[in-house]
Amino acid sequence: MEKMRVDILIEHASQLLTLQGNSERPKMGKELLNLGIIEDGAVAVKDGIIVFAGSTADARQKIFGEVTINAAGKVVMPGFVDPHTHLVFGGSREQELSLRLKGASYMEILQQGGGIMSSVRATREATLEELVEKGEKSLDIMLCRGTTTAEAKSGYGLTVEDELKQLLAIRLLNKKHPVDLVSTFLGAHAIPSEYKAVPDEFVDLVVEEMLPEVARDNLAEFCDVFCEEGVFSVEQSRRILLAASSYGMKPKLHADELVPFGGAELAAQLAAVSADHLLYASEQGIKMMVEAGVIPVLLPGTPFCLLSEKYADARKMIALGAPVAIATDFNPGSCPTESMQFAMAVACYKMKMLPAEIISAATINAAHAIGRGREVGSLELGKKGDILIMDAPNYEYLLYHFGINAVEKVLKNGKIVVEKGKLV
Ligand code: IZC
Ligand code: ZN
Repeated sequence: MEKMRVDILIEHASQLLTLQGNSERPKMGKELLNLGIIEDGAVAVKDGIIVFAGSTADARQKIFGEVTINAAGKVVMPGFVDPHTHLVFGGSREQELSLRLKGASYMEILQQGGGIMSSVRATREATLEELVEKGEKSLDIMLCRGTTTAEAKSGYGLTVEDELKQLLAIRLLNKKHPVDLVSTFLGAHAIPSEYKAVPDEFVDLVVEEMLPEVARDNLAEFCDVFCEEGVFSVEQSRRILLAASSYGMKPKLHADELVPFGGAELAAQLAAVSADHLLYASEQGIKMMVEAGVIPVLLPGTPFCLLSEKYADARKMIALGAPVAIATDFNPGSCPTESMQFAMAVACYKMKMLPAEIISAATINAAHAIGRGREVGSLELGKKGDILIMDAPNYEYLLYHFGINAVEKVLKNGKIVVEKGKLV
């Protein structure tokens, strides 16, 4: 039998985590524990696409690799998908950390004109080129730590012009950088000070002026709203997301992050693709989300950064059959880290998710949370060759040995882009 020639064959993985079988819908309940592990596994890519995933013995019979990589003693798995980031922004907010350490809350800082509004000022001042340059640095950090696809939101412009500038930066970064980006319009991220007295007029601006422009230039696949007490009400959020749907932008929601607010219920009613945060989501709200097929995206790095001991109740969500996903929430205020491995460690140590559940949540379920479940998130025939070789003998070790970067190599679209944890 003639062997199939491939560009790269990775063989002898101590564990190949295929995550196979969930390209059509995310994993739920006990399914999260099944990583589709192949011991002494092999995976091959040709023209950027996965053309084989199986045992090394089988690969040796069927495959000839132009390049062969020996992954003995290593875990080989799909690239991480980060389904919630605020990637593009100006400035930074390190002074808020000290304020919080001295007792100020996230909302107090925002209400005093800091927080999101501080990033809005810096983002408005930045040029498109500056935003791209800064975003590129963050994408390099992501890629070195194993993120191969990420969602990226606007939301630090809050004027038509500045929201478009952020979305354009995301578009340019997607063209320029190996990490694939999925863009989300978050014009309703805060009420700018100009509209404090007339918040509904800002909602009018979002619906009547921002959304049509974003849609015209096809700048966002999703629309998100910060639905929270003191920010956007449930009714304002509904209005914005329904308007976005009429332009073909699929709904997402920042829901029940700081107080119980009915965000989970709204996400279910709108059949949103995801509802994110959910620390204070009601049990009823979670049940409605499960029923409506809304993916809970959990962001455990955020309460960690906000010095809170209140985390989303991942154990209850999994018990109720929810298809949980994990993201970083990378942003300049409440979670300034690009590292999925960090978010995963906190999911383990603070939300008590099991290592296998965490890996499902950070790959295939995260892919579904941004509508990419058919393209990425697992090592299966026809999917993108987005592959990590991790310096760990088994998948549990990835959560056990925390606070380091376990990534040895990253393949993006079948090309080696990271070696020994560094960009090539
Ligand atoms: O800049 O504080 N929660 N939005 C909603 C954020 C956190 C990002 C920020
Ligand atoms: Zn967020």
